[in-house]
Amino acid sequence: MQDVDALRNALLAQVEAADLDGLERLRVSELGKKGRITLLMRDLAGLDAQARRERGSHLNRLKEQVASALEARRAALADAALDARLAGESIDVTLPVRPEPQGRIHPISQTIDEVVAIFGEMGFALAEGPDIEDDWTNFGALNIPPEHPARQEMDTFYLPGERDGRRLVLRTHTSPVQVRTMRSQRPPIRIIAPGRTYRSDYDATHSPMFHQVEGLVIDRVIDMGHLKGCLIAFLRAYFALDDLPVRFRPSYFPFTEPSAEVDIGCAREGGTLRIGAGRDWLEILGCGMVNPVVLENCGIDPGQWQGFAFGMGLERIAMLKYGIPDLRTFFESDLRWLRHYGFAALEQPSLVTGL
Ligand code: 2NM
Repeated sequence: MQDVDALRNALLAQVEAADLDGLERLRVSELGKKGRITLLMRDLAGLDAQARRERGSHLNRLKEQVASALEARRAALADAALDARLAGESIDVTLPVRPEPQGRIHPISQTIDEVVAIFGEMGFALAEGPDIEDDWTNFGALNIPPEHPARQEMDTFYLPGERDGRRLVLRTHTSPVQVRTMRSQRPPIRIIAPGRTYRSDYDATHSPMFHQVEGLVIDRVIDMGHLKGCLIAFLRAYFALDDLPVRFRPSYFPFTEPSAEVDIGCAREGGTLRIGAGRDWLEILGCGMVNPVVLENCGIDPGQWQGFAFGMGLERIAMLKYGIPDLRTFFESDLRWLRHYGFAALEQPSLVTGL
């Protein structure tokens, strides 16, 4: 047994001196299939029973001791390596974060969010529809006659081809969203429809693509008083002025009867415009009681239901609230403009509006 004891002492010393690679080499050369201890165990076969039992148990102990020494040394080396790495990898949690480029919310998106939030508080649901419409849904259903100037090729973007015998247009207002809602839902209806609209027009105050928001309320007993109360509340909330003067003037639209245009009080001092102060008036939106012909066209019985509708330009109300002087800059994708007039992404739409 002396040879086994001598081997044990030699191997344990080698294990203590080995690095991680050395440990693996030792495992293979001593305990592997052709390892020294494995071969010694194979030799047991040539001994008599008594000697085999004694030497066998000795060799088994040797094998276990070497294996557990290998494992203990491996774990100690791995721990030491991890400790060394962690010591070199300390994080300074007091360092300020690196500046990351941040996008801005476009003023039109911000304005849509604000308008939807205000009407949302009043119980309006959001409605959307396609930018490409057929001419019946965009014009005919809304009682806009074929000879109306809006229908001329000059004013509207017509698309090639047709759908169910109807010509296709880029919608000229968001009213077709209200038409679709009336056709597909039972009253009562209370919706707000913001979105892109298109007219063949381009100068200092017109862009071929612009945005509108329109609203529609249909119920059994809805009158002009509800229309006025709703729009006055909206304008005062949107401009955050509790005493904003609001004026309704008779007007005409084919889809409403009676119709009105709405002005807000303002002052024009030198080159600047101040909303809510002074003696002047500024036109801000159009509205009216939905024409019974339109209800009929959309499958709603005008003997049972009535309602009001309104529409306004989003660029216009954004320019007035945020002091943006030029309509054309909205769609130039100038990052300097967006950095200046845009809104921080992580701030909620501001409702400092007395809601
Ligand atoms: C306006 C002015 C007045 C309007 C009417 C309708 C519908 F579909 F109910 F007939 N939607 N929007 C409307 C009424 C729009 O924009 C200046």
